[in-house]
Amino acid sequence: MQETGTLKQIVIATKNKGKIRDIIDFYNKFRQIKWLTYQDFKSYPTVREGSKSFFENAKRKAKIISEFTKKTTLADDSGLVVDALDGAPGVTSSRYAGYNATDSQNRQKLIRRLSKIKIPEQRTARFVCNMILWDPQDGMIASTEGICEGVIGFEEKGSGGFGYDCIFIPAGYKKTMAELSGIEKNKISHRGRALEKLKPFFKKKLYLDQ
Ligand code: ITT
Repeated sequence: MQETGTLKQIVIATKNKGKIRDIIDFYNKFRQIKWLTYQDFKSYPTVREGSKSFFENAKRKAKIISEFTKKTTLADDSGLVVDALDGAPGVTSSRYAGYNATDSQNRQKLIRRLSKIKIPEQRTARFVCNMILWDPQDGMIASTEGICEGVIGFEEKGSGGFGYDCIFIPAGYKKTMAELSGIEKNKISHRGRALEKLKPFFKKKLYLDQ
């Protein structure tokens, strides 16, 4: 493990700024970690995600970025699984409306696809997140999954978060994920749950106090 003074350097293997914010906010008490992102490296590989599983995609991102940076790396593959659409958009969530689609175009496509389903209880969905922690010497040191159940709303609401947050209403809530604060989102989200399960690995393997 590379160190700066007493800080452990860990690369977050994503170019998605929403994910980076969620992860750094969640672990803000881990003062011994210095998080690095693609912006800290001059050149940085683009990782193609070809697999049908969140786990395999996360593993691929973690391995490639860890081998490239030679540092411990945390990768996240996530997406939205909608029951009435046989699990779509799933692993293709970021490119549901096409390879260069914006988050807004992806959301509008999803709302259109669900337009005939008028009963909220039939619009069930879940966010899924697979996290992999990868060490350049030891390979995969941890793998966790987090799931957040909910339903897809009929229109966009809220301005927080990113991606599908403004059309996803978590189970037990009347608000969308985008109407929650960052702290509230991290407590119940798929990513927050996967990160919570990773805490013991950080404490043990990286010798953190918190
Ligand atoms: P990286 O591959 O660089 O990590 P990405 O955005 O392409 O970035 P994914 O392939 O894992 O990452 O796609 C995840 C997509 O799922 C993301 O673009 C959002 O559209 C959606 N998503 C994941 N987590 C989300 C969250 O917390 N809130 C809203 N949408 C989310």
